[in-house]
Amino acid sequence: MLKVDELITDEIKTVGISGHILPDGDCIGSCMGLYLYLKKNYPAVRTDVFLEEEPPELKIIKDIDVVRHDFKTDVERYDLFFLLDVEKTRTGGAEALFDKAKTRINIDHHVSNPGCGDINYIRTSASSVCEMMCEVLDFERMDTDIARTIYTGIVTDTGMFHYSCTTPLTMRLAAKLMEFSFSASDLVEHVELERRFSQNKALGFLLTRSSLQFDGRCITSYIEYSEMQEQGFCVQDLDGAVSQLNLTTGVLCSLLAHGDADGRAKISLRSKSDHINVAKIAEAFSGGGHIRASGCSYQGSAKDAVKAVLPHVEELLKTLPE
Ligand SMILES: [Mn+2]
Repeated sequence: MLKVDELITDEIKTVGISGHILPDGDCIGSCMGLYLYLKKNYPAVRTDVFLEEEPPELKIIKDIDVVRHDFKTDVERYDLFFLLDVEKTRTGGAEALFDKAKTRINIDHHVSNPGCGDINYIRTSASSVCEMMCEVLDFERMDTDIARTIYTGIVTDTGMFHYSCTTPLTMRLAAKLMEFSFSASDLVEHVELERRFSQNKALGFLLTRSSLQFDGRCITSYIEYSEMQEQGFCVQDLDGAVSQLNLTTGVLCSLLAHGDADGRAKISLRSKSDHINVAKIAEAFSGGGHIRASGCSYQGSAKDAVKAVLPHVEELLKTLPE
């Protein structure tokens, strides 16, 4: 098993860390958890973190201001470079820094990544890279800030420990982090449950307009671009709405469409089971994604987009075993 402490020899003077584009809780949690760990235990080593701008709810992460959003550095070649939660083509600006580094380390849990470093630790059964950080870092050398930061990524990548990626090992490692005295409950509430006022209003709008199709097995909703402007909603305000629709009792899949400024509609699809592959529907409209979560777009209004996609949903529901 890879141990970070074994990599930080006396020769190591500079360390670079990066993750994926549109960084999420796991990406930022693992990058910043590693940064804080190195800062605490190896203060003489210069450690730089390169990531795109973080979402607002993650600004609470300790020392988040050190992140270099411009991917610029005066270090010619890093002695070590860590790529976390990603393979190198989706880093958004760190690929060249990674390629030039003397030793490249890749830690990831994505099935699609075979490993792109000199040293790779890929464990696809891990809920999150933050879970893997519990293995590669030493609990004895952590502090409360490090534990809280890593815990953040486990919480977000497991959907607060409810996605099927959550294993007994995930819980055991998370429990060890919890022993550092931080409020896990406040953290979950802030990072996962709280919504902006405008986001709550948008959710209310979409829930009010939602309707059931095919004997309640599918739920749909939509909002036109002109309505978003009238109501003062931005695209980010629609985040999480399709997942909420999908939590309706009896529903097997959900469909949400919203208009955009170019007269197109963006469609999000969710399914509750692996038997309903919504990626297939998205592919019929030149989109894609995963079995249970996919997306595509449509030339026309959001209302028409729902109409256009529904026959595909009906076809898919017909294939279900009785
Ligand atoms: Mn992840």
